This record gives sequence, C-alpha cells and structure tokens, in this order.
Amino acid sequence: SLIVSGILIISCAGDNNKTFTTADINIIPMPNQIDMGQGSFSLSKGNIIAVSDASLNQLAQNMAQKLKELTALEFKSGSNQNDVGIQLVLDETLNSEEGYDLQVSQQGISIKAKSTAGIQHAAQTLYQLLHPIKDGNQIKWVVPSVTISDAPRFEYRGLMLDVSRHFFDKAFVLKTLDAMAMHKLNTLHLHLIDDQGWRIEIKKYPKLTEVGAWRNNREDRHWNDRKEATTDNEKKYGGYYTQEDLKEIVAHARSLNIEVIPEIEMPAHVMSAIASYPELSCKGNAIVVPSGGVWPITDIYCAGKENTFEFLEDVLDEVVAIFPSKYIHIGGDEATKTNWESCPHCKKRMRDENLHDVEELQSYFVKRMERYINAKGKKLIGWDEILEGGLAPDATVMSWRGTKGGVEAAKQGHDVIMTPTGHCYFDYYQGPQELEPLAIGGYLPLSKVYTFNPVVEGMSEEEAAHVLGGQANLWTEYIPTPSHAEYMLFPRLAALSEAVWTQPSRKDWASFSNRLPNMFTRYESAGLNYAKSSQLVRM
Ligand code: TNX
Repeated sequence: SLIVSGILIISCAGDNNKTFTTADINIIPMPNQIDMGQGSFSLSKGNIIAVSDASLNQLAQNMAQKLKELTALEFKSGSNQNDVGIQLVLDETLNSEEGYDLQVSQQGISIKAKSTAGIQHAAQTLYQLLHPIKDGNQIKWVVPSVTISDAPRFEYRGLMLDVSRHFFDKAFVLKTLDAMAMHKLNTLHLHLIDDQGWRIEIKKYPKLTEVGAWRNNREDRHWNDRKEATTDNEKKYGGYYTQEDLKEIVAHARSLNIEVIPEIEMPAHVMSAIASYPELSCKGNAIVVPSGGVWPITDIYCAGKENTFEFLEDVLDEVVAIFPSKYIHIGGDEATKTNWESCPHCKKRMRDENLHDVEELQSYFVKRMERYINAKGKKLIGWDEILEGGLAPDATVMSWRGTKGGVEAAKQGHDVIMTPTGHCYFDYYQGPQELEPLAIGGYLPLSKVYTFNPVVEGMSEEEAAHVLGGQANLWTEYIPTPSHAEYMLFPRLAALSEAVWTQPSRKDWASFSNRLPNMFTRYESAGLNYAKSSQLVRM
C-alpha cells in the first residue's frame, strides 16, 4: 500500500502538469483568441500581484480580495520579482480601449492592457480559468497555461434596471454592478423615474420623494386597474435613493469601469412627478402615484408651460452633479398626447413655434432638452419614439420597438443602442409559463437572447458603425424582489454578454451551453440567484 500511495503522490504531481485542453476553458463571454500552452501555473499563498503603475494598486488589492474569496489563498501586492504570481501591466501602445492580453505559463501570469478597464476584464477571465485540483485532502488552485488575446466587439454593453416599478435598494444595485463586471458589461442604465415611483432625491423639489416615491400597494395590478388609488395617509410602499446613495453607486461603478447613465423620463411615465407637483401637467389636477400599470399614459408633462422646462432644468442640474456619465437618457417613450391637443398652453406653443402636430411638439420638447443637456457637456439618449416629429440634432437613439427605429436613426447618421424587445426584454418569460413565476408576457428563452446581433442584416458599413452596442432591459412591473430580479437576469445576461462582446464568428450555442455550468458556479459563489429552468429550453 506504501507503493500505491507513492504512485498516488506521483500521479498528483503529474496532475499538476496536466495538459489542459480548450474543453477546460470555460470563459463567458468567449474571447477572440485562445491558444493553449503546456501545463499550468499553481497559485500559492504569498503570491505577489505586481503592478506596472501605481494607478493599478487599488485594482491589485481588489483582485487579491477576490482571489481570496475564490481560493482562500492570501495574495500580496508588491514588486518582489521572486514571488510574483500575477503581473499587471498598462501598455499604452495596445490598440483596443478595453481589450487585454493574458498569458499564463508555468512560471506565472501576465496581464497587459491599454486601460484599467482592460486589466479588469482580464481579471474576470482569470477568475473563470481557476481550476481546483484535489491534492490529497487539500485543494490546489491552478490556472491552465494559455495565451488569450481579447477585446470587445461593441463599446456599449449595457443593462437597464427599472427601479421605479419596484424599488431596489442601494445594496442590490451595488451587487448588480459586481455581477455586470463578471459579464464584462460597462454601462448601467438606471431607470429612475416612472409612473409608479420617483426614485432620485432632488433637493429643490422635496415632494418628488416625499410624495412621488410612495404608493399604497406593493403588488402590481393589471394594466388599467387603478381602483386601489391611494389616499395621502395610506402611502407606504416605495423608496428612493438619496443623492449620497447615488454617489456611492456611481463611485462603485467607476471602480469597476462601469458608467451609470441616469434616465430622467419625460414627457410621459412621470405620474409620480405629477402626483407630487400637479402644475406640471396640462390640466393641473391632483392625481395619485399608481401601483399598477397605466395605459394609455395621458397624464404627462405639459409642453406648453414654461414652468415644466424650468422644473426639468432644475432637476437636470442636480442630476449632472451626481452622474459624471457622458449621456443623460430622457426617456421619451409611450407618451399619449391627447391632453396636449386640448391644452391652451400647448396650442399656443405650437402656434408660436410653428409646429404642425403633437409629434412635432414632442420633438420640440426633446430638442429643447438636448440643448440644455449639451450645454452641460452631455449627450442625450432617448427611446426610439424621439424619432417621431424629427430627431434632435445630436441624439443617440435606444431602439426598443424592434430594431427599425435604430436602423432609421443610423441612416440619419445618429448613434444607436439596440435593445429590441424580441432579444433584450428580460421581463419576458424565459421558459414554459406553467413553470415560471408570473411575468409581463412574451417569451425570451436563453437561446434566443444568444442569437441577438445589434447590427441588423442589410445595414451598410457606415450605418453599422453607428451601432454602439446593445443592452438588456429589466422592467420590473412584475418583479418585486431582488432574488426575483436576479432570477430574470441570470443566466440570460451571460448570453447577452456574449452577444455584445464576442465576434460573431466566435459565437456558438453548443459551446456556450457547455461553458454555462462554470458560470453557474460563479453565480453561486457570488450569492446570485439564477434560473435553472432556462436550461430546459434549448434550440
Ligand atoms: C415598454 S420599453 C416600456 C416600459 C415597460 C415595458 C414592459 C419602453 C421604453 N417602455 O415602460 O415597462 O414595455 O415590457
């Protein structure tokens, strides 16, 4: 038996030098290029994470922390060349803004990138390469020798979170940012305002959160069922972020190289604001914050009164002081403009501005907001309805009603973000309805998300160049809790990530399915809920 255990020991040592194959590499999203090497690198206690530049120190510390969570090994940052396990190098000469080169040999791991974002993406890849190997009754952590060269296909890789229909607290948003980083996504679009709740503290207008952030019922009602209208003293369900909360969210996002784009809806989906300040609507009558869906949405901001614009400019002043993002999203979707048609202020505005219909009035509204936003050094994004009545000169269009609006905007020379319902609506069912929790409707299985291509067939090269990328949208009318939100997000976000990161020639559904269990392990270690049922639905 001594001999046997001797052999065992040798075979364990042999395992150390095990040659891994591409089948052992389970990275999502799939990198551009993977070349296998010989053997593996063994992580061990005291390994140093060395940096080429002091600006990487924080990142190195975060990596050490993450590696400790995953492997229980302690890492140090420093520069003692003898113990260097992982080397992080910023290299200006590299081409891709967010790309990276990751090289693992038996001697160590080297990561090179042009930006900290690239280093971070490489770190995520590295976490997915960690391989536990049984060594007697201990676990050894090795990383297969491999050379990976990678860069994203699109510069905009987003997730939209609707925190209005149900409020999700700061802790959930911070956790979601970490999950986004796992998927190499770089933009969180926060849908802060909708009929069912105003979620951002605005110091100049305290009623927005005193009144507009609360409603009397948690449960969603069916569309148009407004019977449960609140009276003032019954408001109890809701919540909002203080400006400090949002700054913390922005700071955490920034540490992950994620940009947070605030959406300040207008002119519709703002009943929460009108409930707080009724004078913002055409009629000026008192309304309540609805608990359920409202359709059609006729209580919208008045486009005639000057005080509407003063209000929105004041709000935007506070918004830009919180969010350093390049973009401000102004919504623009689903405005039923019947009140505008009969409003004396709106009629006067249309006469004065020589506008022919209410579509042109909305276009006037958006163009005016764009001038204000541009003057603040920001760019405007709106849902594809902003095409109607004429696009604002420098607007970026988020195409949700299919890709048509996006294609049209690109034809007009505007930038586009594709979020079509058919591929990007994570509030839709992901499996057979009888097995799934109540959802808004629709059907978007994992396999269909996987086929998402933000560039639409038939687009010219020039038009395609206007497609900045794609985004998953999580509308939350039927999603009241964080764990339900995670269930809707994962693993569909993994499929989305590959659709916006990976070159089409490198995408393969069978391969993705094989890599997915590794992602599930990561979800579990990150404490993320995810849908196992989506596995049932394969193409
Ligand atoms: C349409 S997408 C909406 C949202 C709803 C969503 C439900 C968009 C710009 N507007 O207000 O939540 O459908 O799927």
